[in-house]
Amino acid sequence: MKKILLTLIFITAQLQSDYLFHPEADILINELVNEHNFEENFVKEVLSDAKKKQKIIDSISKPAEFTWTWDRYKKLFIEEKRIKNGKIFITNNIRVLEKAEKDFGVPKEVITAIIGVETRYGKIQGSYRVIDSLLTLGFDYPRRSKFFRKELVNFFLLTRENELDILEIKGSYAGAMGYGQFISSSYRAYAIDYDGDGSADLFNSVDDAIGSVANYLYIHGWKREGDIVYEAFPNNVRKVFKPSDELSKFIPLSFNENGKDINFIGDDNFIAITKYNISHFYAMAVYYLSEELKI
Ligand SMILES: [Ca+2]
Repeated sequence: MKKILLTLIFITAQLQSDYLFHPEADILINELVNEHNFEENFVKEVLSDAKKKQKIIDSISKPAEFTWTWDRYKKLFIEEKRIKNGKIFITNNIRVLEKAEKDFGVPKEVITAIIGVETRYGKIQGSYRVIDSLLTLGFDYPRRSKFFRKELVNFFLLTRENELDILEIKGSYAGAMGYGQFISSSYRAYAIDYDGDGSADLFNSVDDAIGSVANYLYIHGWKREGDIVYEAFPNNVRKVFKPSDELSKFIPLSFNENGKDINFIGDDNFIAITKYNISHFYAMAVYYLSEELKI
């Protein structure tokens, strides 16, 4: 009797599952089982445990990068506490930051600024289960389902490769993880073991996080000693180009700051930062914060 009851409870739980019987579920199960050798039961257990979160869909529909003004965005990231804690982060990790600067050419202030903007130096790594985020966005957010569906498969692979509990790992509403908020495919492609313990752990190893952020920027075109932005002449951005310059390489930028338009040219290293996050506000905030962190 007890066994029947338990079976019933299990079946009821499965029937109430948001994703096990979702129209997209079978294709995913097939792909993971046939192309990537996962056990069917394991995939089904994961799907039956995952939850659809409306809050995730609400959050991704109105990201700060695209709905806020620059003044408001800047105020959030360039403030006293984040600057002070960034300087402390540099002091505490100076040895590894200098090593990364030497290995990859990315200044310690830029690596630190990215980790500071992403997670307040590792303090806020996200409170959503990544499996909930990726299933919600991969199955129930048609506008970007293709992208998140791919991240979902990468997340299965990542958690298997790195021996992580797929139901426990937490991150942002968009499934970004650890100190530097890497999505699954980036974690698999660009995370490195920088403390020498044999695994790339972006959740707990600050050394691995520092090395991985620097490696990411390096692979995405960071130029040693290169510029991030430089100021352009007001209202005449194009004047700064020499005829030989490759126009498409540079990004003209205009920000309204305290009611005044300021114009910049984004150079190679600005573009490298936008490979981390496509928003110009984001790259500009990283630049401003990195300047504040210089001693
Ligand atoms: Ca490591």
